Amino acid sequence: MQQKLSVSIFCRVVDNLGDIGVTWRLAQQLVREKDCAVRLVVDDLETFRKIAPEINILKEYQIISGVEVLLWDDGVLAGFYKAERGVGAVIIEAFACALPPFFVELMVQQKAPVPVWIDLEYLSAEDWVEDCHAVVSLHPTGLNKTLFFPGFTARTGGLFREVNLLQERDQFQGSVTEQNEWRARLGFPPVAEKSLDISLFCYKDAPVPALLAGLQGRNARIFALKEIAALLLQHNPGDVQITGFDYMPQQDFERLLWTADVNFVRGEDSFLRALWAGRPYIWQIYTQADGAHYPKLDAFLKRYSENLDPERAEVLADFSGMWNLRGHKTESVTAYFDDLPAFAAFARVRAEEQARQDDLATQLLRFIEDNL
Ligand code: TRH
Repeated sequence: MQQKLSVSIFCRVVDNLGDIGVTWRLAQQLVREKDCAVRLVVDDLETFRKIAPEINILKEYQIISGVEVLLWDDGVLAGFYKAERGVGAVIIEAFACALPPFFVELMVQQKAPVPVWIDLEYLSAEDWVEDCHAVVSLHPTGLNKTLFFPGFTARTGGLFREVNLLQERDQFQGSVTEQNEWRARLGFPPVAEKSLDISLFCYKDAPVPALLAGLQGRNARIFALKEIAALLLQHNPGDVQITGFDYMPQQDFERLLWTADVNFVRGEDSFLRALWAGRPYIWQIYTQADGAHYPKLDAFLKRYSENLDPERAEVLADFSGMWNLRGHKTESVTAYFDDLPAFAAFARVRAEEQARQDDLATQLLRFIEDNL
């Protein structure tokens, strides 16, 4: 019997949920769809548990959904990998999280196979990504390390998209019964024809008063994380209904995006999931020093709006600018919601269009096979 390809993914949780969100997604996809033996090494099980409640934070080693989860503690790691006398075929260092020197030394010692070392980077729609994707650098130890950039175009590593994602989405969106069963389980009100349902995942500095003002008189219902729901309640001038939720597993979060009419998302992972939901969405980007995040936001808007008519593209850009604290074009909120059916139709087509690209896991595996 052929041995499974062994892949270790290293993740340090720097901030929020993006790092673990992406690596957990990749780990599961490599197990389910690519039949790999995957170990996810992560330094923060408490954060991980927010999106995967099966995680036992007291266990240094556990198997969840077929993925070996190992606590990133140098002592624990050294014990494990030294006992195994090898590091496996593939090492994925997520977001340049810096592997421990003793581990790199083990990688150097392994000659058959020489491990494929990949630095998986953050998603960006900026043009420079094409020049950096798949670039190999020579590490001082003599090992090769390859940058792997997710992206929207043919010259990038593609986007995370599970093999049946869009079919599952279509089935869910096509069945009010399924949506209502899911909503009842999670504590959301049932689908109602005249309501405008909005999911809201944002940072605490998002200008929620402007959003609430633009939603007056629209039968809006907002579903937000409890900490944000509390903020909304302070600012709600009137008729917007607000439901708070606790962190939910990734599969449920996915369904939240599928069932809402409009999604507000933040960071790169939920932003991509909102694209696949095929529903209109507004993105709050993770803030970097000196406004370094704005070119990234512009690049995304440009890419997303390529085939959107210019007037609507401007409304979307203005609303996004407002939501990302770049200026106060609050009238764009009204313009956007007035024209929602057009944005909804566009979102659907945009997701289909993007899904023609090979997904990231498929491209990654192809790269690994070529380099083993
Ligand atoms: O949490 P984030 O703001 O993560 C951020 C960004 O990725 C940012 O760019 C990065 O530099 C910083 O972390 C360190 O947003 P993001 O990327 O959308 O990650 C959220 C993850 O959490 C995503 O996988 C969806 C998931 N999620 C759930 O599974 N359940 C939930 O209830 C919620 C709210 C989110």
